[in-house]
Amino acid sequence: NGRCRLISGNWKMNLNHLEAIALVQKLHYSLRESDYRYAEISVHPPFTALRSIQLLLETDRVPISLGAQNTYFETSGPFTGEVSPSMLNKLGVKYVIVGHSERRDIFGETDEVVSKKTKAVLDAQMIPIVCVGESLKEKQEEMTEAVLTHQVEAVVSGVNSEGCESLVFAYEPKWAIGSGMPAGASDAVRGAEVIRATVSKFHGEEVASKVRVQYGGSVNSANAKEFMEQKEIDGLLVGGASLSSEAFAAVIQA
Ligand code: G2H
Repeated sequence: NGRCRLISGNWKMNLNHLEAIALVQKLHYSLRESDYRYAEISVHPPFTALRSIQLLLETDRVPISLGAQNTYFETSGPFTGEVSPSMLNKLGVKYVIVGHSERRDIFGETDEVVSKKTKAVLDAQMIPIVCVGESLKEKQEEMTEAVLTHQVEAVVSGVNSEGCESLVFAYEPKWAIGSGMPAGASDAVRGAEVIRATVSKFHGEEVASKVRVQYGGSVNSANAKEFMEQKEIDGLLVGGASLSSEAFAAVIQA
């Protein structure tokens, strides 16, 4: 399908910069050249470790891409505590996770904010990984399709087709996050189909066929293979299992 696979480690609020360096060094040591050919790999450390990891990746020529977990949508100004897309770009960041369900639920990020952040990341020449997903209650009420459609619409209605085709979506059902209860492959495929159908409504089939979709939520080395075997799934967004080099390498090699 021409879409490049992407396996991303979202470290969330874990690992100081020294631990982060050690993890990337050990991960690179564990991976084979064929692993890097199979998929692009990105790591998303906390802001405090980005510079250290950037230097390590450059100095040792490690072919892992650098990612951030969040950004603000303004470029600069009186926004105490925030970090801008252009600052991330200067650090060599390629991917920025936007609208993770923890951002939405704990920090009150609305669809409007997620849309603004997505645009800002694209404007700063980086690639957003836009997270979408339904809650357990919404799933039980058979609202999954409506929720996903709404979340995707909010983002793709605000970007042009050129920006849209570079987007990565992560389908992360909230009930599967950190719960040890991953979605079944068929749920993940259905999620990816709804995402692409919504993109297609705004930007057409061709753009929709270029958009990459990751699955996220309790991914580990035992279930990674089944997700990656689905032609609709282009990659994984891995939380807990990306926090040790052994576990993350095992996911990639699975
Ligand atoms: C979902 C995922 C990574 P985990 O949030 O974004 O975390 O793999 O721990 O469920």
